[in-house]
Amino acid sequence: MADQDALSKVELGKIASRYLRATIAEELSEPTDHFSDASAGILKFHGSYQEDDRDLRSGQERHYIFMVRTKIPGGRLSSDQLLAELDLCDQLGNTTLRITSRQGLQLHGVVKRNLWPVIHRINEVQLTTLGACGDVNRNVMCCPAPFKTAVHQTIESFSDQLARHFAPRTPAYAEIWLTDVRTGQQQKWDLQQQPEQDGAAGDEVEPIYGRQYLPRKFKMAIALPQDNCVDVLTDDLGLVAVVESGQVCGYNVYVGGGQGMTPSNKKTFPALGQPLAFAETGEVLGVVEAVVKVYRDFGNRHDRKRARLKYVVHDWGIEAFRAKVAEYYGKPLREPASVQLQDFDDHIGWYEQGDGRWFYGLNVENGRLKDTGTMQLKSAVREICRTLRPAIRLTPHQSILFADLAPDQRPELERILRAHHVPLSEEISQVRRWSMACVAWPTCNLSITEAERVLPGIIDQLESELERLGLEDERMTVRMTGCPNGCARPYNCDIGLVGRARDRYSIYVGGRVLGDRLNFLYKDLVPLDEIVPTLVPLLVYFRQARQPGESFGEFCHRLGLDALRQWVESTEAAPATADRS
Ligand code: SRM
Ligand code: SF4
Repeated sequence: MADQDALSKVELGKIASRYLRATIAEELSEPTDHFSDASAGILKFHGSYQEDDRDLRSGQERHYIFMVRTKIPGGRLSSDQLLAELDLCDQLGNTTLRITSRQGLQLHGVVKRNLWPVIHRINEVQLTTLGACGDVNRNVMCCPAPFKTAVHQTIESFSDQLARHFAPRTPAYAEIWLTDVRTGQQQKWDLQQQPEQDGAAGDEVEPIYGRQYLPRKFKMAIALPQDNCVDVLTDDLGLVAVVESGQVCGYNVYVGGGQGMTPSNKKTFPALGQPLAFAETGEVLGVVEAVVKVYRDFGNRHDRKRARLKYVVHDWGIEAFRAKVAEYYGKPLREPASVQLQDFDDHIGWYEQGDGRWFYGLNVENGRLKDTGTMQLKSAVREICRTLRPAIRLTPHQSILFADLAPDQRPELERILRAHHVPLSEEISQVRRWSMACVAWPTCNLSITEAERVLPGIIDQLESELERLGLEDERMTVRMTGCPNGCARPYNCDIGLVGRARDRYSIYVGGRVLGDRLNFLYKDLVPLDEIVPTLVPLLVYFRQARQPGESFGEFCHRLGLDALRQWVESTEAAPATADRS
């Protein structure tokens, strides 16, 4: 355990909070526009961040607003649940709803007096915000494709089990948000959402976490070898299903992935998960719990910048980490199975599910459901939900799948999209389809630059350059964030654009769609309007010197930083002779 004398302020806040109560309930009834720092810190565990509108910030004056995140295992919800969130964004939010990079939903711009009704109403439709943020297990990601196979059903139900098992068990959430303040009656909690109550040992309230919860956030995802759409190696704990004769026989467990870093602090870095063990289906929950408990007991509780699991794995080495997990598990761990990640499917477009029904993956640019000008995306989604009532799946690439559609509903879905001037996924360029940006300005407290609001313009420029070079059919991931924390996973894609200083970005290249390799810094502090001009020479070189079938990221990785820079410098020195188009 960490030295008690040196606990960080956040750790002391967790202890003082009495299992996540702090004084949230008391402060909710006060006529103020924001919470005390202590309660705002604990509010995160309840799924909400206190923010201020940075477009309106002037001097010391703050316009406080709240972000409310719904945690949705595997991104699976119903049309009615999505409609309820859309109603909330219109009635009590900023009129937009955001699909997150972890298959969740976010409301923005909620003012303090509306926070209770918002969270209460989310629970009324059997969704939850508990543990969507904070130092606990976050939303469990799982491949959202609704294929009716035994394999998909197994991983879906296991992701639900993980979400329930690692949900905080404190009664504080129900006390604060589910109790009708007028009658004192507690809303009935759906079993699906309710954390499991078994296994109480040691700490009676939180048998897994204890009163200090985890040292930092903890993320889990489940992938299939042929489909890494959850980007499994970026999670603290990744599970890759091992399939034999059409059934899941177990999982390869990976540990220590994570994206966030602080460039000025060299002890921080992005990392990919490393193989820990193979666990049979009957064993895997026990192995996962052992990993979580090792992290709980040995994660850094002094310095939050180095508190993620990846630093424990890095500092100890994977062998020592494996030995400690085996000790907690009580049995030796098995060797990882020899399974390779092979592909990444974004599930966009029409697919037959395997039961005669269909799903349609609609690309949502940067996850934002909104109506703007002629493009009435939010209204289209509403109409689809109201009239066709599909099952909904949110993807880890901030997009949406409309599932369980009968064959004769397909033309109607396309008609609704067209009537609202929403481009069909098939009409969207490859580069836009594979792009993703984080929220950044104006709501994110940590943003240094824009991301979501400027990426569409960058993609416009890239589209025309790629077309000019005949590269428009290339599948390449472009991900942009407003700071180095990495919320859109920019460190393992083909082109990562990371906000570093006002209107200036770091450009990373050399990752790939599969997500199994970190990219490298190509150029730092590039002004926003020079991003595409900086990338064009690399794309020209790629067109000239790529190997058959090689992607842009693979090409950059093969050549490496020095060769890429040398070539670009040589063409700049001899612009008249070099083929730059
Ligand atoms: Fe994130 C913090 C938004 C996925 C790494 N993230 C934040 C906060 C809460 C800002 C804050 O702390 O004040 C952002 C909320 C802004 C707002 O106004 O909405 C925020 N993160 C997001 C979302 C909404 C991005 C998006 O546009 O989709 C994603 C919500 C996912 C969800 O539903 O749970 C989101 N964040 C991620 C991911 C991607 C992932 O998990 O697959 C990462 C990288 C993976 C990882 O965790 O390493 C990520 N967010 C961070 C970090 C860096 C953590 C670190 O250990 O270095 C922070 C900063 C922090 O925690 O202090 C952060
Ligand atoms: Fe905010 Fe940075 Fe995350 Fe973007 S990457 S949402 S700017 S914390």
